[in-house]
Order: sequence, then C-alpha cells, then structure tokens
Amino acid sequence: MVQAERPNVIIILTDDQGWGDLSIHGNTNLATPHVDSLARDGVSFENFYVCAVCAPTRAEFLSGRYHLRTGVGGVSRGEGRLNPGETTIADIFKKAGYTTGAFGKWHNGTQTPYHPNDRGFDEFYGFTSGHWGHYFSPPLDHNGRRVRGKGYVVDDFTDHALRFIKEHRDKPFLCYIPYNTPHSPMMVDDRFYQKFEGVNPGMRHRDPAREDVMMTRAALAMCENIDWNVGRILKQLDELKLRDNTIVLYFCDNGPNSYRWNGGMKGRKGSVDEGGLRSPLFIRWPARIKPGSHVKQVTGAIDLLPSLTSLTGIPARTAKPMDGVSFKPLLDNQTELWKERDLFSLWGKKASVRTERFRLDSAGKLYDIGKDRGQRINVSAKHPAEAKRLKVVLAQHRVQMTREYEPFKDRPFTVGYGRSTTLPARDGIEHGSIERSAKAPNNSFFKNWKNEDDSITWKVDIGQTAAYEATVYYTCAKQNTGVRIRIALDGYKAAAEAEITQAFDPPLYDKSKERVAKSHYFQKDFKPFKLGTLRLKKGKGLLRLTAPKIIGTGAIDVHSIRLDRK
Ligand SMILES: [Ca+2]
Repeated sequence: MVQAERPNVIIILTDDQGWGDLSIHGNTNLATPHVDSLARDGVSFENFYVCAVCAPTRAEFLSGRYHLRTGVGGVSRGEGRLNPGETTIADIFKKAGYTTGAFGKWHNGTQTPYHPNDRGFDEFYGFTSGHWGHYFSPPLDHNGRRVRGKGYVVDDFTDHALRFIKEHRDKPFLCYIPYNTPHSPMMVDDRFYQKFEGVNPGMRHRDPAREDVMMTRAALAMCENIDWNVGRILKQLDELKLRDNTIVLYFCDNGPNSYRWNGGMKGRKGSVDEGGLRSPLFIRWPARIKPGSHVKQVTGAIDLLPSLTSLTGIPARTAKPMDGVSFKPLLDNQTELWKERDLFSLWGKKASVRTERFRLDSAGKLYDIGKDRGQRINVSAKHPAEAKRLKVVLAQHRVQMTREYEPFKDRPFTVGYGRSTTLPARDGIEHGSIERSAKAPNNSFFKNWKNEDDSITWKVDIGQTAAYEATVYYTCAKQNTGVRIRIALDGYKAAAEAEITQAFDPPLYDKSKERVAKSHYFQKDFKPFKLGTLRLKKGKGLLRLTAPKIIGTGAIDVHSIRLDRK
C-alpha cells in the first residue's frame, strides 16, 4: 500500500499490570473495553515478552538492546540508569523531525545526562523514580522543575499527554505514556474502587491460597482507571481526526505485582517464568494494520525500537548494535523473512530462554509452551538435544551480559552535568541513627537524625569545577530549630553551612485511598532551604551532609539536595 504521511506514535506502558489484567484475555473480574479495542482494531501479539521488573523493560524498549548491556541492572540505587552512550527511540524520532514527549514514570535516571530531557524527550512530566509515594496531587517533575501534580496521578499524566497531542497535532509526534499503576502504593479513587469493594473476584490465581484479595481488588480498580484513561486518548484521536495515521501501542513492563488471575501462568513480577515475562502487546494503526490480526511468533521489548522505526520508515541509527529485530515482516505476512531466535531473560540469579516452541526455566527444566503455558510438564527428557543446547546458550548469554554490565556497577551520581542537579534521598546512604522512611529507597526520605556524628552521603561524579549553590529540602520540628546543617565533599575544606531557623513540620499525606492493609509508603511536603555556595572540583567524591550543631532532640528530615551551578 502507499506509504502514508509519517504517522504519529503513542506508546502506552503500564506498570505491574499482568497479561491477565484485561478482559480481552478472558478475565471477567474486570472490564477494559478501551484497551481491548486496540486488539480488536489492530494486531495482538500472543507471545510478547518483557523483563521481570520495571527499569530493565523500559531500557530494552528505549534502546532495542538487552538491559544489562545498557547499564541497567536493577530498580533502585541508581541501577535503573540507562547509559548516556545508548541511543534512545526518542533520540531517533526527534532527529527525524518528530516532537517527543514522555508523561509518567521514567525509571532510567534522574540527573543529567540521564534525565528524560537529556534522552531525546522535548517534554517530560512525571517522576524519575521506580515508584512514587502518593498518587493524589503529588510533587512531580516538569522538564526538570519541581511542580505539584493535579488530581489522581494517572489522570494527570493523561491530561498532559492529551494537551501535548493536541498542541502537536499538525506535525508528527512521539508520545510515550509510561503509567505508574497498578504498581503500589495501591491508591485509587472511590469512583473506580467502589465496584470492587468487598467483592470476591470470581476468577482467581491458579493457587488461590496465595492470593491477597485486597490487593487484587485494588489492582483491578487501578486497571479500570487505566482503561478509562486509554479511552480518553482514543477519543481525542477521533476528535482530532488523527485516528487513521496514529500508531497506538500498548504493553506492560512485567508480570502482575501480586498473585491474581493470570491465565494460569506460573510466576508473577520478578519471575523469569511465563507469568513474570509475558505481556500484552497491541498495536493499532488503521492506515496500515489489519484489524483483528494476530502474531504468534515470539517477540520482545527489544524489538519495539527496530519495529517502530521500520514501520514509520525512519532509519534506526543507533550508536551500538541492537539485539532486537523488526517484526514488520510479521505484519506484512512475510513470515519467511522472520528468523527464529532465542529470547533471553535474566533477573538477579534467575535466567531463562524462550524459543518459538520451548521455554528453558531457571532450574533447567524445559516446557513446551504451545501445549503447556502453565509450565507444569518438564519435557527435557523428550527433547534432550534442545534442552542441552538451550542450557549452553543461556549460560553463554549470562556470562556475556554479566561481563558487559560489570563496568557500570556502582556508578556515582552525576552532579553539574546540567545547570541544576537533584540528589534525592534514594540515591544517598544514611549513617548512624538516620533511617529511611520506607523499605525501598525509591521515593523515601531520611528521618530519625539524632546525633551530631550522623551523616548522609552521596557518591558523586562532579562534571565541572565550579561554585554550586546548595539547597536542602527539609522538615524540622519546632524544638529542633537552631540546628546547623553543613554540606561538603569529603577531603575538601570547601563547605556550605547554615542554621535552620524556621520550623517546618507538616503532617504525612492522607492515605485513606490506599486500599491494602499493609502500607510502606509515607510522604509529606518538604521545604527548600539554601545552605550557601561551595566550590566543587571536577571528579569523583563523596558528598556529605552533616549537622555540626544539634540543640533539640534531633536535626532535620531530608528529602533531597539541589546543587545549582553558578
Ligand atoms: Ca513494573
């Protein structure tokens, strides 16, 4: 067919939603008509795989490469950072004349040169951490500025995406919408929760004893909220007459974050079995893709960049060789051009590999997935040669990836590569009595600072010798005002120090919309306070925040540090 004008591209990625959390996959616990319509009006991929957890999948989507090669080896403490040497899908589309935007959770680095605005996105609205502590009007990041969100976070991301689409409707755009739900905290508005409150879901996990029904109810409500928002996007495309020539792509970043119905598959988020890795992938492009088509071949997140570039006719010039391949031939019924390959999955000590027919799991057992999606019958004795071959290639892949990731372990946090740098608590380390507000560092703050020899450190890489103005985002109880706070690089005399004279002690945010019994999330407001200016020398070092004088019962709680190059 005739190549239409360059299409717009919208990528919707959800967080911790499983393959099974959609009504089109047979789940009658919920209704997701708008997401389902993408499959009905476009193509659905029956064997599409992502990584076991968040940041790796995002890295593979953005770069077309296995995540360990790109420096992404984990989900917190900076391990989610996608190396600046990687070319992203946004870099490529931007270079081809597209306007690019990202609205939601960016889990691939906070400081320049890792921030989304440094990775090819003209506009970013969201947060850069692996999860967020509160979903109602939380503090967010808009192009590197601290702003306050408005309303439920997923609705808010959608509002911004809709505005972006409308604003750029006359020129091609790439709009990446990485929603952050149904990842915890399990906060959702009454409007979506009411339907599920007190309801016992009819369809359960294959091992119902493992299911936490409160968690399931919240997740289902959050998935219906996502669906409602997807409906808003599709409606706007119709209204702006962009439907025909806009590619809308929908997928999830890993398996479900709890044991709930997932098509009888084994494993959930964090697992390298089918249940942890299999994701929906729907692509609607009315001008080009036949409605209701299906792709059975094994594809993965690494294939999205080469596929979207080849579908749109944009050259995919990346600095490094891609692992993914374009699945365009599968949409054009040119299956003879598709070469069977091994698709690898690594997470921590777990490893598995998928071929068109089999999966070799982390324990070395072989499953015939076409007949046994639930991985219940080990067929390695029946197919010894294939089992042996897969064990060998999986071990080789693992050695190779481990070697490539090694130099990126424990990278310091970059300061002064841009004009303003934020060092959040998640990237710091607490010493002495100081504690984190949450189990996971991602959106935590530091509390319980009691002693003058306690401190907080950040391992940094200063990009430029310059004077930097240091600001601490703090809270301080009234009885602790008069505390002196100091920031300096270990081994250097230069320091910025000031006395906190103003109390700021707001309550924690309301958590009444969190729908599970156990909550690990605490959030409150923090106030900026200028500590002064200090000269920092280019190079690696350890930045230390101390309280040389405590006069009350403790010092301050710390959310982050900001360093502005003068
Ligand atoms: Ca996730």
